[in-house]
Amino acid sequence: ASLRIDAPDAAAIEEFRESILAKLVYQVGGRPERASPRDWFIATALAARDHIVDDWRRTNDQTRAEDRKGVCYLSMEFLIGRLLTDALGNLGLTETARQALAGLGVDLDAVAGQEADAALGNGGLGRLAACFMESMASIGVPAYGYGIRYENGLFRQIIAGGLQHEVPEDWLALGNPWEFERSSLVYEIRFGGHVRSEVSVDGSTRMVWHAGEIVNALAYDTPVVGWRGKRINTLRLWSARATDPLHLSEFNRGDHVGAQAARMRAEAISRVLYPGDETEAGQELRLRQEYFFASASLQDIIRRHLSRHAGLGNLADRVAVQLNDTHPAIGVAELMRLLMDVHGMDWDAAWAVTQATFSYTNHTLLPEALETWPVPMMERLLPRHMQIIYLINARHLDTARARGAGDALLSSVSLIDERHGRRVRMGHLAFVGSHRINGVSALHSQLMRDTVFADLNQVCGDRITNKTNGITFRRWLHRANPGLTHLLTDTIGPELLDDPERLEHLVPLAEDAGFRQRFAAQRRAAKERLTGVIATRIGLKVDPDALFDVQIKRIHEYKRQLLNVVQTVALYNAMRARPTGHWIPRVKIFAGKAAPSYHQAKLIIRLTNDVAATINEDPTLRGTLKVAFLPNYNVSLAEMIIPAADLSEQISTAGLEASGTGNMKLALNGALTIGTLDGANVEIDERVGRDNIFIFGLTAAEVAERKRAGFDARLAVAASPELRGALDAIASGVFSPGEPDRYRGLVESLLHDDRYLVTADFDAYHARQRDVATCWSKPESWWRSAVLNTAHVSWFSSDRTIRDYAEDIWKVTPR
Ligand code: DL6
Repeated sequence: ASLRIDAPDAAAIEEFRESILAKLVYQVGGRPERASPRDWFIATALAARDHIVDDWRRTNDQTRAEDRKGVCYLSMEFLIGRLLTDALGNLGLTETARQALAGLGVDLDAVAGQEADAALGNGGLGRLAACFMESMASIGVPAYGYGIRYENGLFRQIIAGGLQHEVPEDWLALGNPWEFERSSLVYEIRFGGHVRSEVSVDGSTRMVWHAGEIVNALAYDTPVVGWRGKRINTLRLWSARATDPLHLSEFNRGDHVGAQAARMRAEAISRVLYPGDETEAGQELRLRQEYFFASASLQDIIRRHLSRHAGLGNLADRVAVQLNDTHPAIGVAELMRLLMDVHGMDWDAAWAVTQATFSYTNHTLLPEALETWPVPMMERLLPRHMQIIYLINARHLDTARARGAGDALLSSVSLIDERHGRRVRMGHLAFVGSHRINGVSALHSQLMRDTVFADLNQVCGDRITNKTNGITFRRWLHRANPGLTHLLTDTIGPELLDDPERLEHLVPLAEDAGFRQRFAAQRRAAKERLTGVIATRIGLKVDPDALFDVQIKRIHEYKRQLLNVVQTVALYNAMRARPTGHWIPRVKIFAGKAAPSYHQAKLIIRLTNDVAATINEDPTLRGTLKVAFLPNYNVSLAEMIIPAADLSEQISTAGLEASGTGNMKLALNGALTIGTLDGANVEIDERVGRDNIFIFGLTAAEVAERKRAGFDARLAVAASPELRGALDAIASGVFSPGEPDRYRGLVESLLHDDRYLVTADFDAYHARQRDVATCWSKPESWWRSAVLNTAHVSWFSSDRTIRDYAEDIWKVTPR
């Protein structure tokens, strides 16, 4: 469905239809009578693209003419998903396209469904980057997103026998109508070799890096359309190309594979998102990727700046470079190298420009996710950068010493970690090289100050600020849930589309039984659609009137899918013990991918599927409880699940989820949250009110205290018969009768080292789930809370987040 803001006239529809037909014939090379849905998709996307190109040029020309300051968002991930409905929606062309295609006997939704899901990211961090790009275009912030054009994005997940299998995701296989190859935008990226101090013609001494290998970075641009076409920004992704693709003499000597080895090595850089990093080769490839895109982006930023300015001294006045986590942090040393070695600036001037240009967002405090690189690998791959990092560190430690730091503090703030072999701490490099460092929720930013970055923040002067994440409402409400959006705009006016704060006008309507019913009816329709998806994808029949209890996110121990599964088993045990009890019908829906090498997470997927298989087949339950693990979670699947969710599971161990953004999407669509006081849940709780959310469990401070005191899971299990019953069932093979010991190790490890405090929070969670059931059985109170969730979460719009960044960090005025 499309929003009624698109009110096309007959001439516009006809023109669009002609344009689609022309694209089909002249660019796709097809014929209307034989065109496949895929052909129609390409033709429609190309027709839509024509509407974008003029505005794209106009936006760029205007920004250049006004010499406006812009933002460069450097991110290893952009989880953009499908673009056709996004672009049409933001241009107000959805209805035009729908009717144009209908006149040709083609359905727009079917056409849009042909688009591959661009999965150039893992999860939250990458999806945030996509929301930010859309918001920057929508509120008028000139911006470039810079990243890598991976040929294979995040793997496709197949579940077979309950196990996750990974298959390459080939999103470019059938062509990508959105991108423009910029064959004139190619930069040399150097690796290896050695550095020599050399005297140049003017008598000055310079460090000269004689690289051992050069790879080209070729730009591909994708337009990012803002709401109502206000701005069109650019997502510029780099593709790696060999400088010497074929060694012809080797080829002619018969070594057909060896002749292309250099090409394979070079092009591996942009081949896959997150290559496995258990081997040294894998780690090195990852570092090559990081340097590749950081260097290409900075060279491009400098080229663009010098096309309008005489020098680089004012770079930071014209551009703000945001480091999205530490992946592009090597950019700090690279900008220093470019400014000094290539553009002749002295150290102090270069350092002032670097610090004023960069800012850094941290997205996790999990120790295993804080990147460090072995010094020997850095020295081998990026010898000049290693020198620069040592020099940055020497000055940084001098400053710390001057401020009275002793040995312990010096070793904690040093850019080199000397404890685990010598490693470069990339978070420290990003921190020291940036003027502002931000966390992504109030709690997370506070924990940054109190824990991981406490010493650095003390030594560097308070640079940490908070910027709570947000989501774009265009994609996550208007497009994902047009039914609810229509209800909202019909009720509180179409101005809502431009001003999410108007959602607050819903508050009195929460008391209106008629409105609650209409709100519930929209959910019911979305649940029916999801019921169809569940049936098609996993062959499971579920009741759309049941409570849809949803946990959709990466599978990770700290996110505690295991807590949800164990509670499901406890519920199952209770239902079997009292089959005639009053049980509300519930469907537990899980979706998410585990990192290919994360064995414990993959075991949790298997357990979920085993538990599902047993419960779904058990006749004693008469269908009251169903468990669905939906394979291959991606943006498009999220768009189908979120409007249909009644309950949003946000149950991470407090202190470990930096923010979460699924929690915002689900609350915006009226799901009630069951969650811990973690990440942005804390701020959702503050806004929706304690009566409209199910909070449970230890707080971050209590978690820290329990860990300090030495938590013993066996005591928690001994004290909870329901937990014990659930764990016994899992450990004894109730859900894996063919292999009774399959989960014994999992349960044993929980008992001996429950580092995510699953057992500590179990009773509180189980009790809160009973409150959920009680509330669900009183529709009036459930739907009142649902309406109030939607009403109170406008603050989580990524437009608000971007305004905060623009004002406080980037010093850019949106317009
Ligand atoms: O900030 C976006 C997103 C947060 O909402 C999640 O809470 C957090 O887990 C996620 N972090 C990552 C991994 N970060 N690294 N490296 O995706 O960021």
